[in-house]
Amino acid sequence: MSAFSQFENGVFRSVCPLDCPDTCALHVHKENGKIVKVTGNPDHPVTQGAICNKVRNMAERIYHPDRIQYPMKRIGAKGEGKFERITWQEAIDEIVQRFQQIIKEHGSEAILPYSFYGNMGILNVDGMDRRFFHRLGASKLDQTICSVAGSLGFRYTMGIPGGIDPEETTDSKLIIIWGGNLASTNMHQVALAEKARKKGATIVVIDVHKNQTGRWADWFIPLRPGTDAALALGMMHVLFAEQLVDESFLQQYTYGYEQLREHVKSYPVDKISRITGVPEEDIVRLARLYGATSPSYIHIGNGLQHHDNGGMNVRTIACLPALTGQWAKRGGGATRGNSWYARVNGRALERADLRPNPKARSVNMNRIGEALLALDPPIRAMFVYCSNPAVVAPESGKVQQGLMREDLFTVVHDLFITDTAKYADLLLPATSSFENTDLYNSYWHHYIQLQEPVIPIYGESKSNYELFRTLAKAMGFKDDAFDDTEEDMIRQALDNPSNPYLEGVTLEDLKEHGWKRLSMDRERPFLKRLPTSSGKIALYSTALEKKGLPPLPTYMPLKEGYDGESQPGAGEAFPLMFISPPNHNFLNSTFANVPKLQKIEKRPTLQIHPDDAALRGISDGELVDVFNERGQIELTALVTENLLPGVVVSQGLWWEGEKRSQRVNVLTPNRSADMGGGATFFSTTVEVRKNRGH
Ligand SMILES: Nc1nc2c(c(=O)[nH]1)N[C@H]1C(S)=C(S)[C@@H](COP(=O)(O)OP(=O)(O)OC[C@H]3O[C@@H](n4cnc5c(=O)[nH]c(N)nc54)[C@H](O)[C@@H]3O)O[C@H]1N2
Ligand SMILES: Nc1nc2c(c(=O)[nH]1)N[C@H]1C(S)=C(S)[C@@H](COP(=O)(O)OP(=O)(O)OC[C@H]3O[C@@H](n4cnc5c(=O)[nH]c(N)nc54)[C@H](O)[C@@H]3O)O[C@H]1N2
Ligand code: SF4
Ligand SMILES: [Mo]
Repeated sequence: MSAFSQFENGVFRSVCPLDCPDTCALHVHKENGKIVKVTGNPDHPVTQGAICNKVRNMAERIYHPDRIQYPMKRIGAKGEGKFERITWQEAIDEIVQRFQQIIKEHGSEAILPYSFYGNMGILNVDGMDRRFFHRLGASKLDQTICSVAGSLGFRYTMGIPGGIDPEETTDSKLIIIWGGNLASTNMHQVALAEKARKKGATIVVIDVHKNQTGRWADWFIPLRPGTDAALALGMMHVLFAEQLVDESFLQQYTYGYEQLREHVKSYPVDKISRITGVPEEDIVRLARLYGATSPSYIHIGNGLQHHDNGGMNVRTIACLPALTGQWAKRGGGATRGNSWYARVNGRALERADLRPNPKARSVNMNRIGEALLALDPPIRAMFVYCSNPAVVAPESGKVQQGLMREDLFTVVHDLFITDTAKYADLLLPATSSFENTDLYNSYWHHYIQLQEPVIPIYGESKSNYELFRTLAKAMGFKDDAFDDTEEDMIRQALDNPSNPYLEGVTLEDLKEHGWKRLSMDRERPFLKRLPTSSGKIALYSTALEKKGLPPLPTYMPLKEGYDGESQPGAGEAFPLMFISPPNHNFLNSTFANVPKLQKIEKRPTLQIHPDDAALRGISDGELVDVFNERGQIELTALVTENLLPGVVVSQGLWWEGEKRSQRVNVLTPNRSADMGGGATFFSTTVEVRKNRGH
């Protein structure tokens, strides 16, 4: 490893900035001052030298010919994507002048930041940006697009939104991957599970289509979308009925197990089979396997919580490990997400205390289209960074309409002219994470990492940190918060007395080693007093009861699509459930403009069962119209038996095509899930026909 210099050749330590659980430790290889190769750091305990194909090709993104290098101002119509170069001074002056005018005429809540985790760096997405918008008094953004329903669901059961250490899963004897496509989305969990398999573990995948992970599993169980809670209740029925539960664990560590025992009697296996589409014998076999195998681990994916009933799906599955006493065993339990263990000092970092209007309104990011069109008082300015809402947010039609508003002042800070950036009045160039200093934690493994710049700043780009600091000064904000250096902010973030797991993690340590493991080596949190009202695992949840939701795990049918009763799709205008999860070679919509990765993904497709294809006279490789009441897109049919009849799947968040409409979110609903205002991308139906052309 060479001593650090941005312009030197050699191998440099870095961190993957993407919104991916694995948060890999990277080696950036440089020749003539430029990145020629990115590899996994062999010394990192989880990365172990392996990274995905996307990031092996990161240089194609960093040095992409389309990367924006200087600020620009729109000269064409909104959406047209025509811009001309301006100076930073002009850009900053215009933002300050427009913001001040909007604040004077309409108040500061007429300004809305729109951001997500295009870069997971804590200083850049939960740091200086937050300070700026708090101080400005802008509307708040409720960041609901990814995992809120599931983490709340998990929390209702366990009290904490944190599961087991993934490195323990090499000791699991049964691994159930439930609604997650880990081969594409969390490859190091697959590597850990593979180690467990070598020691005799069985791998089960439960999904609505046989994705890459399903094909790798020992047993793939397909089920109807949105029926996971029913399957889990069917398993509980068998576990209690056949006395496969751990009575002493139930007694000592859970609340409400007697009510649950009674309750699951109303979920007999024949009924569950009718709801889920899983054969009765498979439900029994799965429950017996789960009841007999220890330690067992359930990986609860993000997919099954992007539904109307997403919170309850996760809450219900999260009850299973307690029934067989898994939390007491190394390698036993479940995980939905682990970011809770690595939580930094948000108060010091984000400085909500700078806000002049603590009660400012909050806008649900999933409903951004509607918010731009109908919110009263209206949003007059939107500042987008680290997100591409025109592609990733549901009901794209409304988002696009909102972005078209002539009276909306839109600023986009990104590395590229994304579909969203095409609507910007001002477009600002962002650095890549390799040009920044930042702190990274993982929402899955237990290592915190430091990123220091490994390449010089590209063109006139600014990091989010630098941009929002500059803007704060230009707005005349005098608070010390805007004088903090990146190192100051890292120290503030790590100093979090309310999180014992962060004890002993220091900037000095990170500088020396690159990463540091959280202090996890203490008693398992699940066996201590949990922050539920009983202090125990809440099989019966009084907190849910207070919210007007069923206190016991319950199957709640979807609002759109299969209702658990009728024949799926019978007599419906839009009879097919439409599932649009991520693909292998993009990261949400990031990389969708990198030709090398586009080539591997070929084109946006629609996987459809041969029966459904035949019914519509559709053959493999043919262009089809996919439509519902929200809109229509054109995809290439991929006729496959990897999914159940009645379900169609389109993987990947593609940018708008040159010739055709292909963004899946044109079809998805902006309804809120049962918990936390979460997204319901997968609770939607469509019809498909041969393409009619234009
Ligand atoms: N390559 C790649 N990796 C990524 C991402 C990416 O875009 N590309 N995105 C990152 C992000 S932001 C996230 S949140 C994670 C998400 O990664 P995962 O946790 O794997 O979640 P998803 O890929 O959204 O969905 C996983 C699976 O859920 C299935 N599913 C849909 N509905 C249901 C249902 O009702 N029941 C069941 N059992 N399954 C269902 C889908 O078919 C899909 O195969 O991945 C991260 N990693
Ligand atoms: N249909 C459907 N829709 C989905 C999903 C799905 O499964 N199906 N998944 C949902 C989920 S789980 C998520 S998390 C969201 C993700 O949605 P987003 O967070 O919007 O993810 P990306 O599309 O990757 O967009 C991130 C943008 O940030 C930019 N960026 C990267 N680094 C920086 C930086 O340092 N500064 C600035 N200013 N910009 C930067 C990138 O260039 C990119 O354009 O999508 C959601 N949408
Ligand atoms: S996207 Fe995920 S798997 Fe790929 S390098 Fe980044 S953290 Fe690792
Ligand atoms: Mo996500």
